[in-house]
Amino acid sequence: MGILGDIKNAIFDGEENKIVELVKQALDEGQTASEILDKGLVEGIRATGDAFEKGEKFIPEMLLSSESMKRAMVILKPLLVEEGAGGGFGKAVLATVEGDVHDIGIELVGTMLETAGFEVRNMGPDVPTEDIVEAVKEDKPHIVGLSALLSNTMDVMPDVIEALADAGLRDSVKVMVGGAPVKQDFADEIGADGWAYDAASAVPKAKALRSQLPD
Ligand code: B1M
Repeated sequence: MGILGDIKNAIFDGEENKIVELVKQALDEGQTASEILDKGLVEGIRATGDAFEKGEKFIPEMLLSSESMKRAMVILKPLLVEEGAGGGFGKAVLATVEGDVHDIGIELVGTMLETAGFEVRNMGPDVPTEDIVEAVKEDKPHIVGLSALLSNTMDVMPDVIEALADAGLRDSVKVMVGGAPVKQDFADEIGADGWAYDAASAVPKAKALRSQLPD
């Protein structure tokens, strides 16, 4: 099966003590950080979600899988940033919207944007709308990136866009949305400026949006 399959299984089985060792082994064997991320970790967490949906896994097991993923990311994040080009692209404020505790996806988006040269403030999960508005006032980012993993929390996204408009900040930022249930048509419907399917495609999208703003 190979080391990437072992990593996928270790995430699926929530083996938080074994994962670090496996990731180091994969790096020693010459796998790149992105290969380990895409073909090991992300595959493993996706399989976990599928098993949860079928009733084969429960919340405590999903937590172990996500904890394992986070431990692996501690090793991979600096390497992913190193793999990327870098280069002063602009600022991004990222958050998973209020009521939603899923933060692995937005972490990955943040890592990829940093890799591409954005200065990133990742506010983490379950962020109240007013805190996002405050962060935009303080940081004056070019991009506001919102994530939602639940079909009910995606409905918070238009509230954030409206709150930015009410605060007079809407024209100074580009709002990008994403997360498993969020699609392009939803992004269009709520007046977001962009949508990306995954962390890799978030980079060209954020760059394109950034280029639409003055320096
Ligand atoms: Co939750 N959960 N969960 N969960 N969980 C899902 C999302 C679910 C699809 C599982 C399932 O049923 N198959 C389901 C949602 C169904 C729905 O509403 N459509 C679900 C549910 C129901 C729940 C609870 C309600 C369960 C319960 O309590 N009964 C509960 C909700 C709690 C809450 O938020 N209020 C809950 C809780 C949890 C845990 C806490 C146990 C844990 C989260 C731990 C953590 O994040 N710290 C958890 C996990 C781990 C998952 C799954 C298994 C994995 C999520 C993940 O990390 N994926 C997930 C099933 C799944 O995704 N298949 C599931 C890996 C990550 C790399 O992908 O987050 O999609 P993703 O991010 C991608 C893209 O979406 C995109 O790029 C990322 C990287 O490529 N992307 C963006 C994300 N944000 C973006 C922003 C962008 C652009 C792209 O621009 C800004």
